[in-house]
Amino acid sequence: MKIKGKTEISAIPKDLENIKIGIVKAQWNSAVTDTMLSECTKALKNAGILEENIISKNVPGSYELPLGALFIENTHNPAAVICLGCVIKGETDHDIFINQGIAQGIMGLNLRFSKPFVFGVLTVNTEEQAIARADGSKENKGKEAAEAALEMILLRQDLKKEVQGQIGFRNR
Ligand code: RBF
Repeated sequence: MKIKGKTEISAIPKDLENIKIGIVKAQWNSAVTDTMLSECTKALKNAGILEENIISKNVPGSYELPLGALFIENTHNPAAVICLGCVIKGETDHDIFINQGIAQGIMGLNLRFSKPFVFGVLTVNTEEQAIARADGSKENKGKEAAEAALEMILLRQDLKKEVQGQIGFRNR
């Protein structure tokens, strides 16, 4: 019995041809974030997102992810933005400050824009832990981030359909 992690994605949204998705990737630890990006993009395309509807941009480091995501939101109005980064613990506490900043920044965007801004950031103690989570052949958090974005888009679509035409329900 598998306990850790989430269940497999049960359904993916239909009619994805018109759905735009942003991806913002940190260039720090790019050996890791590059594989996350390729697995993320692959998963989106496999689900039916068109290549021209994937807006993929780089930022210097993970700390810049929330602002990079906000820039994409402001300019392209995507259905979701996926933030990909890898923060590796060092000798100092920099990772704590960076990770807290990103987590709060990304959560703020979710609630402000009422759409998914996905936390695809590895917060690891060692390079080995990072590589284990960004392996193209097995586990890859970039792929999982893509699935989370699709699942949240589906949830939003479903809820909207449920209340369509009903007086008194917000539909935005
Ligand atoms: N950015 C990352 O994405 N991953 C890291 O592991 C990482 N480590 C950093 C360590 C230190 C001491 C500093 C100052 C920055 C680090 N950054 C890292 C970069 C950070 O996210 C950001 O790009 C810079 O601080 C500029 O705002």
